[in-house]
Amino acid sequence: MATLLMTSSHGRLRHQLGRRRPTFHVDEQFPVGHVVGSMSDVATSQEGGMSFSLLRTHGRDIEVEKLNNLFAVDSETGSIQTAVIIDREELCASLRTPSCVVSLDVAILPRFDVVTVDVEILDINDHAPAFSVNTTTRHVIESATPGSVFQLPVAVDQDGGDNGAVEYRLLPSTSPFRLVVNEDSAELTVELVEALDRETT
Ligand SMILES: [Ca+2]
Ligand SMILES: [Ca+2]
Repeated sequence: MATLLMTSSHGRLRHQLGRRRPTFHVDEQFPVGHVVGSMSDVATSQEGGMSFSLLRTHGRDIEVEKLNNLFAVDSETGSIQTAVIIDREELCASLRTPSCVVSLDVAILPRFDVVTVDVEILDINDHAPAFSVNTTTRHVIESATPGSVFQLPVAVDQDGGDNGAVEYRLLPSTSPFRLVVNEDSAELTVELVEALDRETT
């Protein structure tokens, strides 16, 4: 972790111009008390004797009530710890961006410099993809020609990135249909690939 704050000649904590905000990362589902990082890694003071106080937890597009008591900051060591078991998708369900970031405003005492750090919640693949319905029926006439397609409901996975990938399989594998996934339109269809015989199919 690079040190992104510096101590000026007057001993105050300041952001270095043009540097990104300090960012920690933590997996979702970690137990309460898991150490995310430490404010002492990103704040230095020539005056020594720092102590820390978490002032506010905020996140763009995250509901305020979901931000309460997510993290705790140890007043003496500056250690940032999880205060609840975080569910990334529950916290950031309304976000359209692939990242889930919570910001902490921490006061550094005794000078009361306020430093903001970001904590990115990383995805653990804890949600299986699911269909909105358990069963769906399509009526196909026996004389339907191969190449006929029938639209199906798609499955949704609440996770992001690779963990949100959905894979389909058609059973039994000897079916006269094949699955077609259109990734551009996010549509799922089955295509009839051989003529049907009502008595043997
Ligand atoms: Ca997840
Ligand atoms: Ca998943």
